[in-house]
Amino acid sequence: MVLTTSNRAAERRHLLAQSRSGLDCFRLTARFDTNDGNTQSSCPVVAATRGESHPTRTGERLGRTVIVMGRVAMKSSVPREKVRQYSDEGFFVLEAVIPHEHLELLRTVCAAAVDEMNADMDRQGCDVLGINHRGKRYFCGQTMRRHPERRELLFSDLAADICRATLGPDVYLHNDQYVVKCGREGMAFGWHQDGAYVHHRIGDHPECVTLWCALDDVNEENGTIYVLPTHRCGGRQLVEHVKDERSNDRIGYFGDDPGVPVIAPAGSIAVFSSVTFHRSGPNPGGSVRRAYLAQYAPVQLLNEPGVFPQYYGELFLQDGRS
Ligand SMILES: O=C(O)CCC(=O)C(=O)O
Repeated sequence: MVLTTSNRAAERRHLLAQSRSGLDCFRLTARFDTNDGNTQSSCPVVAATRGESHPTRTGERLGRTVIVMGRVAMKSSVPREKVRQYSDEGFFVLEAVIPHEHLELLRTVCAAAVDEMNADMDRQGCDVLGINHRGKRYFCGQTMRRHPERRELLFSDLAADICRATLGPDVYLHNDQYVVKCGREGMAFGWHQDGAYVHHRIGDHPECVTLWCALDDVNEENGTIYVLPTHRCGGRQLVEHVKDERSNDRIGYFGDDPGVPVIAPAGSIAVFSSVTFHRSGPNPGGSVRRAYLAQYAPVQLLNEPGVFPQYYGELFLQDGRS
């Protein structure tokens, strides 16, 4: 269960809920001061360890956000209203921000990653591998090691700005993954929190962030994602998910809110918390819809504490610096 601890009473409520659910994905909240001198009660900064907080200040200078971490002020390409939206709703979208050369590289590697997944299915004599369904949709994870050319994007200034604005000063690359909806047969993907998949693998962990990068123009016709603002579904709480036996999707939201569709040009990034519910639609049209996910954590996520990192666990930012 997620903790959003803007005050002690809230923390007690969340701890109670957490002890009931047995799930733990915690988020500690620091206070932050706005330009006008007002102190906000919640903040996008997530502290890695219980009891720790990073006083952080945001303010606008010449259209850029300035994030102050301790004594260090850093310009950020994430506008202040997006930082606030992340805090209030658990997501924001930056339109067409991925440089063209990175986009091209991501698309090239995407095709190779799908070929590799098909070869894996051939070897195992199957058409369904976890949540991968041959010719319908693919989730090709941890491709960075085989295709390290994309480190430039994963560890770029843009990624650093987004991570500082959402996670705070200490950040680790956790995972990368292509999600491909094939043309015509592209399957939908059920409502979930990314934290539920992580919890299934490693149990309790702090709130993380996903950068969902659109490699094609995305819309409701070609299987874009829909995001459920956290205030429309009970807040930032990681909830139990149920596995759908046909698709193998883990599903955690059964309400009738359709969510907010991300309709954006290729090169856009939807940034959402690991506790923000999202889903994606089918792709009945003729063209493929591709996305690349980069996921970051405020700590090195461990399979077993002290043993080895879950996925990458590679240090990206320390005290806000790469
Ligand atoms: O790109 C999509 O269709 C959804 C991907 C997704 O939600 C995920 O991998 O967590």
